[in-house]
This record gives sequence, structure tokens and C-alpha cells, in this order.
Amino acid sequence: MTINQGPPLHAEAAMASSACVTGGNVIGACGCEKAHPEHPLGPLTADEIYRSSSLIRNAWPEGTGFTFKVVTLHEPAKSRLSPYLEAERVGKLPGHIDRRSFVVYYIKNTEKLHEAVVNLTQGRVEGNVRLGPNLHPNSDGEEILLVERACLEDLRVQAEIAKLELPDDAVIVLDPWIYGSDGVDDGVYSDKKRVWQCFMYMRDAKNSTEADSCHYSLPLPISPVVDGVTHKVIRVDILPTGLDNTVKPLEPWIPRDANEYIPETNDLRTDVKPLSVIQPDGVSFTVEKFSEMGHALKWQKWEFKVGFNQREGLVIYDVHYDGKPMFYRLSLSDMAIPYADPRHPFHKKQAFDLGDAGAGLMANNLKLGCDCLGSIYYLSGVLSDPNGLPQEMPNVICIHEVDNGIGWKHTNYRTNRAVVTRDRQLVVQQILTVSNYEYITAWYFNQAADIYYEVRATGILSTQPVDLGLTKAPHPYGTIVHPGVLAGHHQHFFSLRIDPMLAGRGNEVVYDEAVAMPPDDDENPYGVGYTLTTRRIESAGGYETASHRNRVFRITNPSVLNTVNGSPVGYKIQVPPMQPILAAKGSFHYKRAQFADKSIYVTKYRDNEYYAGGKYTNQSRGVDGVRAYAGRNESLEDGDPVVWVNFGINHIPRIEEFPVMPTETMRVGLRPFNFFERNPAIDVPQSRQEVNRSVGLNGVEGLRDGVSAMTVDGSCCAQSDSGRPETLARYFTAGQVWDLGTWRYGLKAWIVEWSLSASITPLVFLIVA
Ligand SMILES: [Cu+2]
Repeated sequence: MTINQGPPLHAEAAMASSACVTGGNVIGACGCEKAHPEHPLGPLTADEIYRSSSLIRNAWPEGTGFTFKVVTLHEPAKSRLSPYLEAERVGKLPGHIDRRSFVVYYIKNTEKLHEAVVNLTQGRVEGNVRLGPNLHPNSDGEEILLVERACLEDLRVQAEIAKLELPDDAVIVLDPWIYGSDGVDDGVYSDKKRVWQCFMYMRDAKNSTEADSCHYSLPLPISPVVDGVTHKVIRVDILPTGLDNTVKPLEPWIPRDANEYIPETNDLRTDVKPLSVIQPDGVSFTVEKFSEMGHALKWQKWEFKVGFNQREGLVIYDVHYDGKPMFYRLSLSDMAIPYADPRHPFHKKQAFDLGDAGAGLMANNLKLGCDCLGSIYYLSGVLSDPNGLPQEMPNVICIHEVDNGIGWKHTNYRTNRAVVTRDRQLVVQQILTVSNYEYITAWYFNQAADIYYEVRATGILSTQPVDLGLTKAPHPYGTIVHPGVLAGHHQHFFSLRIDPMLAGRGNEVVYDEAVAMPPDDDENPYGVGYTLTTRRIESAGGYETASHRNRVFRITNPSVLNTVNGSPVGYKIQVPPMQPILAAKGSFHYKRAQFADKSIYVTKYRDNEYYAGGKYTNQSRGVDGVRAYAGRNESLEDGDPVVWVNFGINHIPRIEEFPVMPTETMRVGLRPFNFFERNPAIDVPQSRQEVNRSVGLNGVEGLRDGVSAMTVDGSCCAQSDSGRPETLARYFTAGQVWDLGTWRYGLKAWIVEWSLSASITPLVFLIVA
């Protein structure tokens, strides 16, 4: 069905007025110009979400019910948006672009799935299509609760639970999982319909009223399967709990201890002193609205726009550095977590947390002093709920500065003068909770024109039951992290989508390899030489990093040459090493995780190709995604490549990762390569004690027992500047040193103030060396 003409609007709520913002700690000029709710990159407003769902409703007969899965910004075609942004930057009036939304919805309680594009400017549904078989959109909180309830109310499930003879006050907790795909359709087992596979747990029976009890430490061997349309239990799977795929009859529960992470259940250490981040003069960034829900950031020569949507959460647009175009669009495109256990039903466990759930929908409400330390500016979002109504998403993005150690340093050993700067970074962060797991994702911008994308995985391992008698035995498919608890092996794959515009349009992708020169009596007589080969990627495809050849991928602009060395300006990509997906090529894991086999994919830009795992990942069949895009083998001659950086870890769980996992950190780097004429951070002011106000602890009495309060009188940086030699510093740590410079015959002199302790009057020495 296609709807070409939508009905007139029923509701035309007034556009909320908007103004630019400066947070309490945000300094710098704010033009306080009128914000532009009509900006084509502005995330949908609450009003636009409401209008989108209303226009869809009005296109159907009265009384039709709907479940809205996605109502999000339909981003304009690059051919329209790119000139718009360029005109905007130079202060010209950009050409008008209609506002559009992209809507995915079910006719309620049916499997009739539709996607539509709504023209919000013209108030009509521009296109609507009923989607074919084997396409299933994301989950949402309301649906998950329905599935949980269906399991607990089902008589067959209750009968299986009864066989466990659980304690009277046992509380059952369920984790509904995306069913996955295996291609089976035999009447009992089928992945054709929208289905849920639920894993079952119990709260600690000794403390069953504690809603935050770690149920993952008490997994049960029962796994109901629920129809995603009728929300009825289809069947009840019993899980294998041994070393092989044998499924045993359920037996009475053997009581065991839980393993809790909440602080009130643990003895907390008492020797952690406060560590506060203070910026006494405020922060160095500004935040300004470019639309009602869109924000423009400026910090240390960086300028970019921040968006937020249901699928990707945080999106960075239109990145410039020192006025130069850098990146058109940056986002985490998707993630895939295939599990290794080959036994039914674990063989279907593969989560696509963006496509299956949504990084925006799962974004945490970030808290000052907990998630974010220091002077923080928060951005909020608004998404659609299943009824097509606006759902506030407060504080989903936090922005702040961090000190990342030394940025650059050199000490001239002849003069002992040290020149040193700190590496200040701007962090734009969001945190996702996807059922048991957390992902802390952040963009880091620094003063050397580098960008880093960081993922920290934390949260709780997805666990399954294992026989108590096997607790001390190695398990082929996971690690036993607690008596009766198996944490299965799995891989994490992330796909970062990089749409560049380095120094303007017409970018290309190349890779360098460092290769040894063959020994040659003339050219390489001592056999030590190596040189660099560079290859241009001419057509779309997937590539390995080949660490043994030091293969480095670069995005360049061949039409803009560096004035110093004549190289095309560019950025190199630092790609973390990644073991490709281990699932076999013919498996559904492999086919679905289209970005898990290569570290780099390069594709030709096409509108609306944002998702590495395909548009609909839930129970996907592996026909859509970046491997399919690259498979078109399109020429990249037109200079509009998109680079997909795939990275991750093979997660063999450790017992130390239970009951909650210390963060596991992964980082992708985008670093200028022959882009600038010199170190772009050369102009960063010196690190100075007068500004940094560090505290010298050496010689302070009572340090053994901790120092409760310190005065700011140490002077590490000031002394570095004065050229204080390390050999002297070893002996004169508590006082001041004045450098008198170099005298005749190369003799150097210092006046040194020294005291046995802070309470004794210091002595003054003249040192000549
Ligand atoms: Cu993991």
C-alpha cells in the first residue's frame, strides 16, 4: 500500500519557542539569536513527533490501532543538505529543505509492519509501504513488559517452575531476548514470526523483596518462547546445564548464595579520599541551539552539531576545525554480540543493541557526580513512545572537559628547560543500558585536532545455569563465575560510521603499508631499510588491518595538498585489533553481523544507508547491511566514500567480571596526517602551577595516614620551568629553587630553600655545579 496524500492535520500545536543556551558553567559568547526549529538536522521536536503519528493515524480508518516503533528525523539527502550547511557557514540564506520524519509502525496486535515518510512542512504522508516477511523492528519497554507478564502468567511456565520446588518467597525475574535467527521453520521451532526467547532467573530468596538483587547470579533452566504479536507463550524450552547438549528433567532447586553488586550488601572500603574536578573560571566550551532540539558546540577550534535519535542516540554532524571542514557525519552505526554456545537455544543469542533496541531509547538519564565528574552540561532528547506520543529523555548526553595527562613535552637537557602542555579533551558522552549490559560511549576531541571514539563495556554478564557439580570443571562454552552460573563466551563488535569531508568534498581512502626493502649492495647494503607503499581504494569493499604490515588507513583529500610536503591532506584511522567473527560463514550469526568480518569497510555514499547491520536487525536474515553495500563494488571515483570502522573484543568472561564488570575500554582514533603545517597543539598554553594548582605532598607530615587537607604551595611545574635538575630535586623536595642560570666555564648556579619539615624555618643554600 502506498499513501501519496495524507489528510489535513488535526492538531497543529504551536512550535515551542526556543532560545540559545548557556549552562551555568558555560562561558563564552552566546549570540542568543532566534533558534531555528526548521533546521534540517534538528532532531524531531515533541510537537513533530505528535504530528507525525497523527498524520499516520489520520491516513487510516477510524478505530485502527497502532504501535509506533520509530518516529525519528528523516535526514535530508546529502545533495540537498551539504550545500545548505555550506551556505549556513558563510552566512548566506540556505535554500529551504522540508522537515520530514521517518516512521515505523505496526497495525496494533498484528504483524502488519509499515514504514512511512511524513513531510512535516507540508503536513502529509509522502510515502508508506507495508514491509514484507522476515522484517521485524526494534523492541521497546512496553513490549518487554508484556512479554515478561505473558511468561509469568502462562500455566505451562508455572508448571515447569513448580518442578524446581523453589522457596516459597522466590521471585522470578525474566530477561526477554531478541529471538535471533537460525532459519528453522518446522512447526514447533520457527523464526519467521516475531518471537521472543526469555531467560529466567530468581532473586535471592533470603532477600526477595530487594528489587535490585542480582538475579543473574541465580539463573534457572527454563526458557519460555513468546509470540511477539499475540503475546502468548508458544513453547517452553528447557536449557542444557551440563557440558554437552543433553537436556535433563528439571530437578528441585538446591539452595545457594546469591552474588550482589549493590553497595549495601558489600563491605565498602573506607580509604578513598575525595577527588573533585574544579574549573574555577568555568569551562572552555559553548553550547548553542541550532534548532529546538539540536545543539551546536564550540570548543578549542572545534565546531560541530549534536543530534540525538532513537536508533543511534548521539550523532555528530558538520564537524569543522579552525574553520576547516572535517567530517559530515559521525555516529556509532550498530553493534553485534554473537554468543559462542552452540547448544539450543543459546545458538540464536546475538544482540544488535542499536538495531534491536536503540541507543537513543536505551540512553541513561545521566547524573551529576556519578556518571559525570566536574563541570557538566547536559543535553536532553525527546523520542516517541509506542503510542506515537513524545517521550522525554532527560540528560541523555553529557558534555565536559577532562585532563588527559600530558599533551606534549620536551626538556632540553642542555638547559634543563622543560616545555610542557596538558592534553585537555572535550568529552561528549552517552551511556546505554541494554538489559544486563552497559555501554559508555563517548567522543573525545582534543587540542591536537584528534578525535577519539571510546566504548567502555560494563554492566552484568548475560548468564545461564550450569550444574552445581560442574562448578570446578572447565566449561567449553563459557566461564563459571559463581556456583551454578555460566557466563558464555561472546564477541562484541561495534561499527563506527565515518562520513568525511576533509578540507571539503572529493575525499578518498588509501592505506599505507611499511615494507622491508630487500638487501641490495647499492640501495640497502646493511639490510635495515624499509619504506612505505600507499594504495588507493578504488571501489567499495572490506579490508583487514594487517598489523604485520602496519597497514594504516587514511582518508585524504587529493585536491588539497599540504603546503609543507605536498601530501594530500588527510586523517589516519587508528583501528584497534579485532578478531573477526568466529561463527562459520554459512551461519546466521555471520550473515547477520555484516560488519563483524572486516576491520574496515569502505562504501560509496548513498542516502539513508546508516546502519552497518541493516535497517532491521531483529531476526534479520543477513541480506542488508554494510557487507551488502560494499558488495555492490561501486567505484569510489566520485570522491564520496563512507568508512565503517569495525572494532571489538572477544569476551572470554573472567570471574572478576562478576557480579558486575569493571569497564573494558576500546578506542578508535582519527588523527590528522599531513593535514596541518605543524603540531596543531603548539599554541596550547604551558602547563603552569599558577593555573593548575597542584599540591606537593613530599615532606608533608602525616602522609602515611593520609592527608586530610592540603595547602596549595607545591610547585612542580614552576620548578620545571626554572630548570631544576632532577639530581638536585632528589634532595631538595620541600622548598623553592631559584635558577641563577649558567655562569662562566659552564657552571650553573641555584639558590635553594630547604627545611627538614614545614614547621622548621628553612635554610638557604647557594649551589654551584
Ligand atoms: Cu561481553
